[in-house]
Amino acid sequence: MSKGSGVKGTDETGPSRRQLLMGGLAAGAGLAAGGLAARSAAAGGEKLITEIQDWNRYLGPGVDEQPYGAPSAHESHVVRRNVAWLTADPKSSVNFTPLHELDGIITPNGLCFERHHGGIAEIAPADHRLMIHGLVETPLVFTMEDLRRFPRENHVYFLECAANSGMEWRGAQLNGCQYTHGMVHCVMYTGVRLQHLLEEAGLRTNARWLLAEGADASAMTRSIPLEKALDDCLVAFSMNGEALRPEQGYPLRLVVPGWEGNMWLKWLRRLEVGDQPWHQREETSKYTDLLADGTARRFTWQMDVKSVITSPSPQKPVTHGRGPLVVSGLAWSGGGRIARVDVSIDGGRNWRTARLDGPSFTKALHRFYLDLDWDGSELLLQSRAIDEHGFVQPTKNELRAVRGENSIYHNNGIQTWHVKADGTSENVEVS
Ligand SMILES: Nc1nc2c(c(=O)[nH]1)N[C@H]1C(S)=C(S)[C@@H](COP(=O)(O)O)O[C@H]1N2
Ligand SMILES: [Mo]
Repeated sequence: MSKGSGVKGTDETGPSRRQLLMGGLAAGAGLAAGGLAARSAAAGGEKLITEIQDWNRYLGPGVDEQPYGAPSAHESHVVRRNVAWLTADPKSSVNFTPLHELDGIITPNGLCFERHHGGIAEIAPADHRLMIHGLVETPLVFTMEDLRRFPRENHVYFLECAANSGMEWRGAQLNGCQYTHGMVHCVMYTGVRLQHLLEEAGLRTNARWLLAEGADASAMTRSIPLEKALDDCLVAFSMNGEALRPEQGYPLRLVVPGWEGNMWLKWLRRLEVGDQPWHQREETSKYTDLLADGTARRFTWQMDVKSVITSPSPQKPVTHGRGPLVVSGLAWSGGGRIARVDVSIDGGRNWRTARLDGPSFTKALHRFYLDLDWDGSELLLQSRAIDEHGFVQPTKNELRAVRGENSIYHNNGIQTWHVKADGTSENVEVS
């Protein structure tokens, strides 16, 4: 929202990375009073170490027990979840990524949130076709096999639904980052540059726009400027190394890096080249932002700089009491890489620079940590992301001042978790 000129200078308000590490050490030294992050072995009596357990007494299952592996039974609570009252029918609905249970930047395939407008299309790859037509020299139809003969690329990108955090526009509503921020996922895609396919068909000189269409029952369509299509869009057939999941558009989906999820057509079957946008349902009645004066922002494609603390959070309470506490979260920007994330424990009065860890890819999720020595007092936890272009994540008040109260889409406002002394937390708004 706001350019970072004023905020960029605030480096001094937060400790440098070095100070943070030294502060961490100092806090560690002081932990005799606050408690260690591990038990003293000398205290003895740890039966899980001294006594033989079933899992070392008996042989376990052999290979091939599960030809396609599954998570541990102890992780069965880590699943996508929906909010039943949000939509009338699960066939045109959404569920949410369990962000509070994940670490790093990659979303496991089975946990990527799903958003369908007409249910999942079940397509055998041999029966799938992609057609390119309109303002091209040669209209073409590709089979999946044809597509696999073009040069392939791998890229890690986030996909965020424009409606992510939409329910939080007017105030705190849903109790957990899975629900407030879980319409985002981040995987490595394998596919072919759209540019190669368009070049194969040959663009006419008046070609300016692309209409992408899905093969599902909703036959969803979106207009995409040709400039974007030729820049970094992919047609992808793999995610995280394996074939796309049916719910993510198997066998083929469009990847539109940094732009709203609605444009990432799943079950991609048709690309029409034109000289102007089509003004389809998904870019007029839906996915436009109604402002206070009654006009609407249109074609608001890029997802703005945003972040959220995933732990602790309402679904991820602190269970270990005071002492070392790992505060962790995710940050992302449709504009590129994340340059810095600040974390506040007092509702935005004071900020510290968080530690970014893991790979930093353009238009991908970034992981941050703040290693705290928690004294057990209440916290108002917030995170604020700044991207490589200096864009700063706004407060919700700053957002509403510009965009009014009517909007659903593109809420990138700062989220607050109220962490109580007992370690539980609640969704609140401090703006
Ligand atoms: N064909 C088709 N493509 C689609 C949709 C759809 O319903 N049909 N939903 C869109 C919306 S609104 C979003 S947010 C993303 C969700 O992608 P996901 O299900 O992989 O999370 O897919 C988009 N592509
Ligand atoms: Mo969406």
